[in-house]
Amino acid sequence: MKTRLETLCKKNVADCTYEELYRALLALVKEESGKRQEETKGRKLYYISAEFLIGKLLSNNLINLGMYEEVDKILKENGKSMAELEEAEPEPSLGNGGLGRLAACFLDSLATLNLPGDGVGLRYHCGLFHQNFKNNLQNETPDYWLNGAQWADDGKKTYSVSLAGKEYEAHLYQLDVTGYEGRTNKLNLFDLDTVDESIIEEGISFDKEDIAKNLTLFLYPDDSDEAGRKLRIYQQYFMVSAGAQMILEECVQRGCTLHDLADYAAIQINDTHPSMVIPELIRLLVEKGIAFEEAVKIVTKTCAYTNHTILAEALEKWPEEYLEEVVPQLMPVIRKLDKIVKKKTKDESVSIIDEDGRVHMANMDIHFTHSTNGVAALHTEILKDSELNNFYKMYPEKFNNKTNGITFRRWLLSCNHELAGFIESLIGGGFKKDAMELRKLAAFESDKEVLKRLMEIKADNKKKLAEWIQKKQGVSVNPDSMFSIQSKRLHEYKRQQLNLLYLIHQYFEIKEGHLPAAPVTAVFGAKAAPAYRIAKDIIHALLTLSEVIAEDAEVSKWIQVVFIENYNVTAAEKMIPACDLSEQISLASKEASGTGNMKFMLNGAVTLGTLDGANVEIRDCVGDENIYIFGQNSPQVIRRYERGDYCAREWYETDPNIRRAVDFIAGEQMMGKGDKKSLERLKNELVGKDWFQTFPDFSAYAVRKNQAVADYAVNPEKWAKMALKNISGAGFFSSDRTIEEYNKDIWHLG
Ligand code: 26Q
Repeated sequence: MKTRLETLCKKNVADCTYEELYRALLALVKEESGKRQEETKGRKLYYISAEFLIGKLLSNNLINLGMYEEVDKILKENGKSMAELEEAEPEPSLGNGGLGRLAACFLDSLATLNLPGDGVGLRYHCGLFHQNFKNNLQNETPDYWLNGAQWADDGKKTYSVSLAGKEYEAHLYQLDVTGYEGRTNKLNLFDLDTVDESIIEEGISFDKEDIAKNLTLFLYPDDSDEAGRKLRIYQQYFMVSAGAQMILEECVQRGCTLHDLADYAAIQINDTHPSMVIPELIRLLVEKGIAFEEAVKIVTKTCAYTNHTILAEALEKWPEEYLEEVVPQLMPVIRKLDKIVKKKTKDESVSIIDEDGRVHMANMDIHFTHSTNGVAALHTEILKDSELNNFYKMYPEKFNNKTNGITFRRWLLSCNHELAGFIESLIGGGFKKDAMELRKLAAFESDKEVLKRLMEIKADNKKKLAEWIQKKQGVSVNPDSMFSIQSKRLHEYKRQQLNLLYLIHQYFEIKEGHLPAAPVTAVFGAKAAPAYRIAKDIIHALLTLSEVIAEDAEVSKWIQVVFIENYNVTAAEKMIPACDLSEQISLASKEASGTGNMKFMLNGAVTLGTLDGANVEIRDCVGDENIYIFGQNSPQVIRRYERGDYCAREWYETDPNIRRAVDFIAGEQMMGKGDKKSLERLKNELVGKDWFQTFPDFSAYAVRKNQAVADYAVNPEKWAKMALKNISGAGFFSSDRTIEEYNKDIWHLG
């Protein structure tokens, strides 16, 4: 390998820059992964998604191809390090969060399980914005990740897509998806050659009108921003039309007559963002001579839909006029589908087009695919019982659950080498392909030496994270403190503001001499959608609080608040292995699943969480004694919403701790440092609305969290045992398991 590297670089490894090594390794990996491409027989999966949050690929690919150890050795022998080499690779931020990262984990598992399954998506030039903080406020700038050497190659194919009556060429780019000791699949990303980065003005603003120049410029943040919503329809149709054409072409090449499309292709629709693939496929099949009714049947048999959200406001509904303008060719199909539904039932709630002329994408998905799944047991039950109950009554057989999972290659082997190596020394390497083997670790729960080593590894990872934070943000943190971490997109339902209230509460407690059992470093990582005002206010409050505390000698001995700038996959890979306490504190019933919760437990953190999403299943896997659960459960929350009698102000007026913490947000110290308007707005939002019910859960949260801090400080052995139990119970959350279930129940690949 060394010789191959040196031939590529035309010099000794020791004399190469990291950039040169990165380029050479990129070439070597591509050569290797190319050898593992396999001919597809039978049914092949196309996972269509507006997001693939793949993260950096070099280390991961080296691990999957069995080249990591050798490269690591060569680097070390030549005075180089893998960590610095990793810095040379830009991170493709082609996703917002969970949904996009899930798609990336699924691709890894498909290839690892030797299943034929490709991704279909968009090649955004800037991906999600880059976040930086100035005056304790979030600023957004473009992330030009496409500069430099690329994993994606020119697929040398284009497909013509008609947008608002004009033709555009969708240009295919393809990158190899390597499996762990498995086959190589493809991620197909479409782009438009005429996109022009020079139209970006201040921050991330740009001319929304000029489609030829802006179509794939940015990934849309998950907000409800009106501006640019039309552009999102353009993006979605561009993706699905090119994707549908590519799928049909591939199937025909493999011998498909199109009547038997479902024997050649399974299409998984990742939330409603790619839903237009349904009418588009029908349109294309009809164009090729298939009768409308048959086309509908074929497409229904081929496609399946995954729902990732319970929040009604996040379900996509497009005004008919928008669709009429952007994709007039689809409207006759959508209207016909709507008629079929209206003929079947009088129930207006399941219509595709409602009385206000809005097209409900999720409704179209459920009627015209053969499978609708939720992403965690509780989530699926809520869909069946309430949100989608009318659909469930119509099609009970279509509904199924597929609890999310994560790839252990990236989220253990790659991000936590020390822990992975230690686990292997205890139970062998079988867990890398059969995650349930992690159960064997439970045998060591009383082994003092093992527990000690486990905590040493955690301490090492905390030290590394502290160094990284120091280098990146110039902030020094105490690696001997307890690290509590909440990292995920910023959203009110995820309740970063509950954590904020707790930290303020602790501030007062310390001032009053009630000292915590251990010093705590509260680490946050989160981007807020640029137009989501309250989310940005929460960031601002946390950053301001961080300063207030840092300048207070009495309090800063005990609490430190650190907000990691530009949270992304790379940051997550450094934060997760260093976490003691994993904060999963969404309002019960609101978080569909969560996947960060799984990554943290796998790396030996203990969860502090509500009975929401997959937290419920995490508790089932580790037992009540190895997780800190608090707060209202989902039926209680749902009932409170139904009664409609939640009054935040009453809680504020009757609970002195809540009042004290909330008042502090817009009190003297915070206002002295922060933006008055923003802080006041946040306070008013909480007192006047608190839509996600932080107050009713506040005291239970504080009590449970203090209990966790005390256990950590007073009984380290108990803590280590809990950590071990979390790792040993994480096997169920491997995305290999999830993919096997999708394949068995929905796809039937190969
Ligand atoms: C919609 C319309 C217009 C613009 C943007 C959007 C949009 C974009 C992204 C809506 C939603 C998203 C992303 C959603 C998401 O990440 N959901 C998460 O999916 C995870 C994987 O299933 C779950 O674990 C999380 O619970 C869920 O929040």
